[in-house]
Amino acid sequence: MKKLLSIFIFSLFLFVSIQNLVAGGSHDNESKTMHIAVFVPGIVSGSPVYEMLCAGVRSAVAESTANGNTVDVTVIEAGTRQADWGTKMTSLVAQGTYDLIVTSNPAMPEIIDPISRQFPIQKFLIFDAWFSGNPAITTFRYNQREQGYLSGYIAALVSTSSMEYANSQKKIGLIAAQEYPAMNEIILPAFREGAQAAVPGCTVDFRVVGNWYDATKAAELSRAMKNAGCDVIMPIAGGANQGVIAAAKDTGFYIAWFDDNGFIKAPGLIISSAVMAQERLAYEKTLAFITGSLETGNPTTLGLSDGYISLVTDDLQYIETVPQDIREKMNQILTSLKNGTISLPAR
Ligand code: RBF
Repeated sequence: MKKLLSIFIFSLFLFVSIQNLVAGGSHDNESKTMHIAVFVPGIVSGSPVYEMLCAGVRSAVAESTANGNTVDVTVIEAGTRQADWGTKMTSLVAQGTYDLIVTSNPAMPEIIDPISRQFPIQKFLIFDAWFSGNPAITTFRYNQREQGYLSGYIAALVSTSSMEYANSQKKIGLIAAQEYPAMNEIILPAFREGAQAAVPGCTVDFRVVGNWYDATKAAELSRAMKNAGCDVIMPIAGGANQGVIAAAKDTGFYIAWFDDNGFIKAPGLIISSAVMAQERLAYEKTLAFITGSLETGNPTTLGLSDGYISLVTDDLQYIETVPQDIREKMNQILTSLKNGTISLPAR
């Protein structure tokens, strides 16, 4: 009986899905409006990756609209309760409204794949993720080994410099919101790898907030780390990053910013921005989907040589905050990474 019921429900979904396909994936038959959803697994505000994601998709839609197409975009914030994301995604897909669902973070493919098997015509575009074997899922990830390495390298140089808040210890920190494979296996090891390449013996103090929003907890951790000898901290904690910034302003330590350009957030204290071009990539790939030129179903990794990972070197705050000898060393590292003298393939 249960089996019959699930076959019935599945057939119903399939019927609705096929109808949607015939209607061009749209409820808006007459005008053929294309509908795009951005599913944010968390909160947009304060999370660089999600801010860039939304901005990129919005500009693609705006450009396409300006060119005379009828495309719209809806942003759905799924919130910080990760256990709810699957259910929320399922109901979004089951609406059958969206031609494309765009999302971002390395945990999303595992959540989406089983849903996609139930609704095979729904197309997904996932950034900051890697997945193969499902034609409906297209993923793009960044070479975060390069990104983490650059951050660690400059953080260690600053830690051992004669800058105002640098102490005598060779010790830097990383505050993560949570532990996840990309953090434990790529970002943290690469941060350490870069630090030790710049300053042999440099150690990394790694602490975990427990969620992506608790700025108070992140501030407490930062103070404890500063007391334990960290003079540069890299926060990767979404909305909780705000607590690290507040503590840096209060107690005086440096911040290595990750993902987007963060120099404006604490002038004089931000020493670097190791960025991923998520806004540009989201713009390019959404536009490609709209125009029908997106190659779907495959994973792609993009890094420094492709121009999707970089260190911001032209910001006035960088030039004013970081001494010239350190900036020159960073230019050399960037050149070595670009010409292959140093090779850090994505893992
Ligand atoms: N990054 C954020 O900035 N904000 C978030 O809310 C957020 N949530 C995440 C949830 C999960 C389950 C995972 C695996 C990653 C999350 N990230 C988040 C991290 C993001 O994908 C990326 O690893 C970091 O921004 C470093 O580039």
